Amino acid sequence: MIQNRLTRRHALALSGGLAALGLSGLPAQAAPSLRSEALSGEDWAALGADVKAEFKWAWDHYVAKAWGKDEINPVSGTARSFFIEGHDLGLSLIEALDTLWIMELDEEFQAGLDWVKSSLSFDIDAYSQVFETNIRLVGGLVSAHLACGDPVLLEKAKDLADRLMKAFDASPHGLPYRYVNLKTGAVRDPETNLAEIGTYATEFGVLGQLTGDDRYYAAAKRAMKHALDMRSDKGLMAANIHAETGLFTSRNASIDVYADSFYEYLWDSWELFGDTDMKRWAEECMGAMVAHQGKRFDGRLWFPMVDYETAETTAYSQTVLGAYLAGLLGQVGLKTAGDDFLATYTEMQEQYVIIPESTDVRTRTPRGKGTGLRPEFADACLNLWLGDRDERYRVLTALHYQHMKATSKAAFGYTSLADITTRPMAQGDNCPGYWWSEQMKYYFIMFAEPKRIDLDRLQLSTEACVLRGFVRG
Ligand code: DMJ
Repeated sequence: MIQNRLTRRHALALSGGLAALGLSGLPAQAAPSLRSEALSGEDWAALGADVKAEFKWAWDHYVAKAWGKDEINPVSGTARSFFIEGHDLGLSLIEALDTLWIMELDEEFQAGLDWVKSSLSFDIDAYSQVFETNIRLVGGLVSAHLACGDPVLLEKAKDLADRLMKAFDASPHGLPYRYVNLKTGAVRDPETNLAEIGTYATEFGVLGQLTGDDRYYAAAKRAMKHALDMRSDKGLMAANIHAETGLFTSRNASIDVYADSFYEYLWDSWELFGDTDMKRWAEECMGAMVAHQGKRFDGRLWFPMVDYETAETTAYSQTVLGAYLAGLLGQVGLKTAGDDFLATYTEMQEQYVIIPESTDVRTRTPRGKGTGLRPEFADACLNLWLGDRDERYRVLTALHYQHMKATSKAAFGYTSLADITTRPMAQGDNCPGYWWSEQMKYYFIMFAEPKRIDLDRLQLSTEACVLRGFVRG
């Protein structure tokens, strides 16, 4: 297990030790397991500077190879669309904006802002996924506006949110359809899930504060309340729900797939807006999870899917995305459970270097080989670190960062992995948009403690868009 007290001797490992282990940053090198005891927090500022340099390096490649495109494929140097095939919306650029601003990469931020002003329009006769469009684009635009104050960013965010609101209006229960046509407002795909009906409150709430229009937050909260009102006697919800019937369409309670950010937004809405309903719901839901869904396999705490009425386990898998819950449990005051769950993922990181996308909780073996360059472990470490500033969370995050550098750095940026079981690991060829908004920001905030962020006020969306806590000089 990780040491709480870090010695100077360990500090050597952070720079020299990584090289000795073959983790000096060569693309696609085999990454042997690093023990957290081998690292120390000697020079966090230097590590923060390293994160900034890597971000700038990747940004320069995005500019050269994929400017205005949604995502770069960093092995081949090509690009791909994310929301609408063949019609890009500058996803990576928008997700990068507030990270650029925090890193004081002001010329790069300005170039991105200029692109938004000159080239971004949402008047497109095509369907876009409402949830992803909100967390990535509305969130990114709102956050960039909060960073620099430019009114055009707010106008664009409002224009887009108004188009997404059509997906809520079309449902008799206020549960957004999964897809909306950005131009016509037509909707499709009523079979949806908790994450896709319940991840709007923070972006919409801040947008409402900035525009003086409380319709956004009211719509977001109404959808969440609909599902919360159907909790079982055990206090659990099923993860799948129908926007037209308003009924659950599965019996599986989940903390990760189909559900994760719903739970984050309960607590975040309390933190951001002081909404006491949301606080109560968050505490009730987290309490029910710990009581009925937390299960031990070979001594390790996991939260597999369970039947929402009987709490019997229905699937023996857990994704890497579930790591967020360790941080959220800490935030709501269930820190022992949060640390316990983080220890499970810490062990997975030590064993596999890159935490598998999905794990069989009975055997702790990967269920599949590829991973999506995931940020959730660092997300949890940041939230726990913000709670008590315990150095061990930074050490675990440093490991996460160094492992990513050792395995996922490609010719033109950072990439997903095709196979984590081979040595060297086989790289994929895609940098997801969230890389620009999530893990690089988590690393930088924890290591550099940047002057443009007030750590005591910091509030991040599920996509790590900064919704509170900027310090503007
Ligand atoms: C991100 O898009 C968000 O964090 C979302 O809530 C779920 N996870 C992905 C990254 O893995």
